[in-house]
Amino acid sequence: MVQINAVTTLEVKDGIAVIAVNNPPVNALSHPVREGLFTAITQALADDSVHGIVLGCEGRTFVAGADITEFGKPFKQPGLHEVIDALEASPKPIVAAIFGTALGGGLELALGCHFRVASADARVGLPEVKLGILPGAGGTQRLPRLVGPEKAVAMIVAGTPVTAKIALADGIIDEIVADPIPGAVAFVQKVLAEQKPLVKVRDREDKILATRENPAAFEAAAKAALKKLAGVEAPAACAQSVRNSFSLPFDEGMKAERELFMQLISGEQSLAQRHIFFSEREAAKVPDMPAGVKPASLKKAVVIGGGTMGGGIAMCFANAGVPVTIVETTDEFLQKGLDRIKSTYAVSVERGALKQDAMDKRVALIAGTTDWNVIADTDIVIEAVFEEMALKKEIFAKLDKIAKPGTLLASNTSTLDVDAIAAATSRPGDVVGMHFFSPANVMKLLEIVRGEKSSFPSIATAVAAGKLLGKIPVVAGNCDGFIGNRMLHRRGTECERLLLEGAAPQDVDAVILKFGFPMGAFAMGDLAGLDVGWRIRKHRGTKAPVTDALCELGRYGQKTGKGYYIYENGSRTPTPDPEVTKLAAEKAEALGVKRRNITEQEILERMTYPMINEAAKILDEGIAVRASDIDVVWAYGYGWPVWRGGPCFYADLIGAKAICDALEHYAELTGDAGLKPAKLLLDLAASGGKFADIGVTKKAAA
Ligand code: 3H9
Repeated sequence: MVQINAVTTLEVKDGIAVIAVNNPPVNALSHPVREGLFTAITQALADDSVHGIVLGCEGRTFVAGADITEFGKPFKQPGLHEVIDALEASPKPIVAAIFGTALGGGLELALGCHFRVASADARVGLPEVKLGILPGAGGTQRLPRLVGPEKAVAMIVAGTPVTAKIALADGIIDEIVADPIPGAVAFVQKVLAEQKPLVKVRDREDKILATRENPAAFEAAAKAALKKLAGVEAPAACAQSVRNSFSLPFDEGMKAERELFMQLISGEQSLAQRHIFFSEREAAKVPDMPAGVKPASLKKAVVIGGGTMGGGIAMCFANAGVPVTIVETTDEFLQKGLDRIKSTYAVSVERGALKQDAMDKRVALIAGTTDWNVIADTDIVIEAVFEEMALKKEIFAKLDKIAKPGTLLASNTSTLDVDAIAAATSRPGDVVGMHFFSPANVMKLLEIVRGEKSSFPSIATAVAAGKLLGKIPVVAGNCDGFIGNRMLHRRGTECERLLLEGAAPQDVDAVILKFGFPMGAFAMGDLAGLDVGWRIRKHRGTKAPVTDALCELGRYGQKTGKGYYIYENGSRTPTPDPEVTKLAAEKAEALGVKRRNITEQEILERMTYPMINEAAKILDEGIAVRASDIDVVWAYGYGWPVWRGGPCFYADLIGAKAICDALEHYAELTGDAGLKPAKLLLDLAASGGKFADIGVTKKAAA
């Protein structure tokens, strides 16, 4: 075997050259990999004893794409295009040996080969759109030539990989093999023995001819794929580039793809999406976690409470293949909870998102009981009952008596003091908060709340549990509302003020939707139920004049057909209600608030800057250890558009100085000193610093 360079080898055996990339963790196409591949291909082509070539990888996966860390840095030759051109021009058959995930540039590399084989559990796809770019090494031109432009546009705009089985059916791969490299060697030997013609993907026209004649089906597929993606640049560029695959000759399509790629990669949206990609992976890392701390293995789980939240959490465990038992107070509540789970799964089956046998397997993993003794034999308990401290304390005291030592005791609280909950036990080290977002079986975010006494193994186990359940875990400190809800509270206060000052719910929501959130703040309030906050305010002795008045009228939101909006005949679509504006005007008059026309810009600033200010406080207090963690929380828990990178990323684009100035102005306008810029924000403004520079805060690092 010849070591071509540190990350590439070449081995020639019985006339077949096997080129292997070994660049952990995911064999990304860094410059040394491209260089190694180019040299290895050149050598294999020049070697007369080589009749066929296999392109494979060591480690856990086939090439998972271009090296994203190289984006934005000076480009070094050879580029991926040169490597792919060298493969495609080969007069000797080349077979890609796929396993793990062949993604982005990895799949593009494989599409430059004459044939592709893959192991049964492999997945292939072009997920570049999720990074705000498009496949930039021929993916938008070659994939349509294999699967047809209609399928290609759906795959590339969604960026979702497909299984080997689908890839085979669609013609992306040629065979499923038991073992990738030996399977690819056998395949290339067969090609040689049968003298199969070596057709370059670029020369294939059979799958694009019909679309070239009549692009109607393509246009319909593109329209469907782009639905609800207005304002996002990459998906539209992906669709345009796939369109070029049948409307332009190959080389011109490639040139246009390159131009679109260069435009997107230098834009703010891609920068934001790449920021979220890395931030998401960073968020689960706990800077002060001692080396060698291992998470406990989670073989059995218990969820206390079979309501909407508890049921959703139980589904997460079942979806991950972990047996889970729901503990309820009465058989009636239990049955209701289990029935709700079944009907939620049944909806997925009806929609075709889940197979019946998969549903049956998952349902079989969920048990229910009213007997607390089940807790004695579980690895993790997640309590998901009402947000009531006394109740939570009672439950944790009970858990403490029954659970075996080392069981992780987690509370799915969204605001309550995790330390106070932990203090109800004799083992506060085993207690953490695990704040799921509703619906728990769907939402990606999981805030892991680290109490004062939470042990490192407990935190590590909670993070591992989050990953096991397919969530994006972010570790947060313990405070009222943690990261997400604490910031959301700031937005809520401004919403209420804007109503009094003259904006209607629909004016505010229009700005939020235009910014890219999937839902407006008032529409979200109506969905969650206005009575929830009303109850909390009454308990705390605080007021929200307009919303309190709506609640007094029985307008709790969607569930009562009226809230900030009207929902007629069970509709979920908010209809503006002039009554709300009238009510707000009355309240404003009573309180002496002068109503005026509020600009879109002011609405946007007041919907974002107070939250950014709170983010600065959260960082300063060490509640979040990195600014990027806050961005992940907002992107995955609250619908902040990923292509806008999260509140801290957004703040860096605007600049701390401009935000401080605006906050000073709003503090004066509203008389709320709480809106004055936080110390950390003022420091950033004075130094010209950025949130992005804030890694680990003083407190967390201490
Ligand atoms: C592209 O290909 C452009 C081309 O079309 C055109 C070029 C001209 N680069 O996710 P994990 C790191 S764009 C650099 O935890 P998993 C990641 O940050 C690319 N680093 O593992 C992490 O680092 P750390 C298209 C990368 O097993 C570590 O690897 N491809 C890259 O849960 C482990 O990652 C994609 O978008 C990369 N491409 O999932 C695929 N990928 O340990 C992106 C990962 O320091 N990657 N890292 O935190 C993925 O989707 C997942 O990583 C994968 C593995 C499914 C592969």
